[in-house]
Amino acid sequence: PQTIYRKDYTPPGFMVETVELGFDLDPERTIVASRLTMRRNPDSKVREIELHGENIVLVALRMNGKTLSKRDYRLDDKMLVISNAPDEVTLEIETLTAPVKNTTLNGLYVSNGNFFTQCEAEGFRNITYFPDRPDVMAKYTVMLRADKATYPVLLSNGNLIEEGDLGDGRHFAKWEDPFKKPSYLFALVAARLVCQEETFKLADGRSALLQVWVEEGNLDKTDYAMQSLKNSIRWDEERFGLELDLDRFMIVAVGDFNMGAMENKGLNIFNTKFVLANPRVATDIDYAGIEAVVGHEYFHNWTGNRITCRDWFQLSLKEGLTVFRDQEFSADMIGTESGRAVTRIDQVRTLRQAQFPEDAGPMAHPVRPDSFVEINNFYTVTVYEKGAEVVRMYQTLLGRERFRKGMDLYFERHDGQAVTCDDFRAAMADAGDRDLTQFERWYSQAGTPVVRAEGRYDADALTYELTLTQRCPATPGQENKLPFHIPVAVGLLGADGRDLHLNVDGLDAVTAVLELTEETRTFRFSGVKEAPTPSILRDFSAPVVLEYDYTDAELLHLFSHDSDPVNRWEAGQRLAMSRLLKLTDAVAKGDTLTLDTTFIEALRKILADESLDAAFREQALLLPSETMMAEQMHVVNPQAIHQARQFVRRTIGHALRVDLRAQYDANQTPGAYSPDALSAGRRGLKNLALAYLASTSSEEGTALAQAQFDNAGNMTDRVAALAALIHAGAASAQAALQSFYADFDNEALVIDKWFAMQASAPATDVAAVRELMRHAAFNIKNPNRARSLVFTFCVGNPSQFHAPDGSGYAFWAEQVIALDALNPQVASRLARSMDRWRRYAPALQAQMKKALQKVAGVKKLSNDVREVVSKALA
Ligand code: BAL
Ligand code: ZN
Repeated sequence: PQTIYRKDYTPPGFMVETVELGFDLDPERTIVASRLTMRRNPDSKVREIELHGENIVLVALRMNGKTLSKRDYRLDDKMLVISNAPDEVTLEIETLTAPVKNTTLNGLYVSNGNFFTQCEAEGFRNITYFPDRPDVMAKYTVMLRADKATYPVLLSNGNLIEEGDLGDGRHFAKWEDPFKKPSYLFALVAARLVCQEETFKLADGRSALLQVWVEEGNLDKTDYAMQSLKNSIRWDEERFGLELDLDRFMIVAVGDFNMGAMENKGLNIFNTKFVLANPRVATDIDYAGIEAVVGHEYFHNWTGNRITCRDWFQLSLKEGLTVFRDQEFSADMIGTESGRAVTRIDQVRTLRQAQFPEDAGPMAHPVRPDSFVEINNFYTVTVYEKGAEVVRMYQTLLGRERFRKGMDLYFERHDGQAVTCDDFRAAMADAGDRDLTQFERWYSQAGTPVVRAEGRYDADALTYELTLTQRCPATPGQENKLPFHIPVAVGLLGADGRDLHLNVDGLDAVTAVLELTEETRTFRFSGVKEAPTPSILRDFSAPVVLEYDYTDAELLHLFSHDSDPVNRWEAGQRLAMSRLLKLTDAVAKGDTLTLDTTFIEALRKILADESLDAAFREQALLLPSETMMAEQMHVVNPQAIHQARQFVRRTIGHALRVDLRAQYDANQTPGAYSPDALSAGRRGLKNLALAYLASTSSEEGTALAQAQFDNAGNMTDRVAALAALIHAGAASAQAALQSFYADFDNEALVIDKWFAMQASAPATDVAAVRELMRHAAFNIKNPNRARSLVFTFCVGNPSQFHAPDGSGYAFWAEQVIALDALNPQVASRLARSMDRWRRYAPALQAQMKKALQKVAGVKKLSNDVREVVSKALA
């Protein structure tokens, strides 16, 4: 497969001004007629018209009214190239596709009998021949024709300008998008669907029609998506002064979808997982996901659609920025400082759990990659979440007001254009009046920087010196790194736990943002009247690993008092991690396992501290995951990790039994279910207490879980109880699983949970997963279902996946190969679960290598999977 390099970017030879598309929709035989007006691009050296096209049949081709003969163009399985074109051309192209045969869910496909499209990144070329690259922006008019009884609803981007019957049982709808857009934002839906709709008043007085389209029977699950859409529109008006630019905005839910959702102009297509919710079927986490994803896709309308990417290397320009925007939206929706902190803690967890490992593995890449084989492999936590951290750092360095000015300037300069990450950085630098030259390294260097901190207090001079030193590990293709521009937010705590007033570089505050730009620098705080405990990297001010040799006493001090909730939580995580790692070692050596009372007492105090939100207490009591523990070890021992963590859970469950029970009782949320953060936080704490109590396999814990399962009034409580029973290996778990299935067998998203809970249970081995795959409800072609069972096992059940006999790896290879033949994008995601194979003991490594080689040895492998496994083996 061919590697594509960022440095090779060249502007397109021809721009497209208008696109008229006509679809005669038929599952077996869809005819697509396209009429393009094109104009030679004076800024390009390319002389020919280059059109992408894959998996489609060219039926007719005319240029300026004349049919082209085979002498006038070159055609292969990827490109249609027309030479000797005049400067202005009208191309008419007719192609043929069979959407029902398209299992890749990329381009035009059929899901449950309905037509949908997915065009990002390069799906449009599976629909018609086109310069399928984001820097070609054009105005689209779309005519859809289909059987009226089977496909009563015909949707595309923009505004509906005409619809009617065709007389032969077929009908049509004509859509016009008034805004220029790249082809990846094209969408159509032809389906039997129903919608919830509402007219919504925009800030400038205009009204817009908002619609949420779902399959019949799901209309009672659309309220939260609609509410989230209205909140998103309002929030973008207020926070960034950005308004909806269309008269109509549609969200359509589909059960077969590769990603979470897609921001097609005016016609967002969503995985059902991020639309459908009511208290009976959706959990608090599902509700939060819906709010975030509805926000995310809506915010793309400005950051992605109005201003898009020049090329796919710039993906983080729109994704990092839009993730940052949806993070801020979710935090603002909670509205309290403590609620905001809990969302921040969640973000830190995601980074450590998924992004740091990616940045340390074979697929490590900068936020703006330099090369790729398959762009679909670069929709990553690095581009998205680390990209969002990069945007957050602008706000930290510039302050909120100047950051907003930078955003305004970015829109003023680039509305309607396809631009680069450098353009965004320039807007921030100019509006913020800052030199952000060095900041560019966050885009160009991969790897997680490590910041080492050392403090020195001088009691005579009343100074505290903090020396910060940065380094960044080598990553594939990048041996040596240059220093980053790192904002390090620091506070100093006195012996009484209160923040000291800081005096550094003329600042007087309790938190200072130190800017580390050199490899090492010492910052001096003056007027420090006592030896402080430093609270470093407050609010996780940069995506780095912080090394500081904290004593337990210091961590306990921070855990009890830090005014920065993120660092307060962090202190608890450090206390937990050091114990978990020591215990893992002890398990491996066969030593006796013990957990100190100091740690347990610190947890007890936090648990009972009513001045803290329940949601924060839940976070503070949640142990680092097995994956995060593995990342801290030189040689990963998954079974020892699992046993050590289980031991800590059980010990906490026993030691804090009375306190956990008290919180369990105190945090009941009687009355009608509400997904608001306060109630969700209470349920979260209550259900964490339940999990700890059940982990001891005590009669009390099991009985409590069973009673909650039997009486639950919402899905959050029901799955928490069921998971507690399964994970505790309770005798009643099987019966509970059966009754759960019987109650929800019509709810695909709930059945996904049913599979996932079993796939992640410590007792579920490969044989049990294979058995579940034979269940009538399992279907590997549906990405949500494949993810719920196969992915959850391979990623979320490490002690079984890494079974010493290698059975988990053989299973992985089989599933990657099977999925690849159907859906390379999904297969490639699964392939990534072997990224960190070199960190295991030699015996496991050998078996993992064998599995990787087995996949690599498949002749007809997609570029997607080929890229992942060859990088893993390199
Ligand atoms: N653009 C792909 C889906 C998303 O990030 O919104
Ligand atoms: Zn996005």
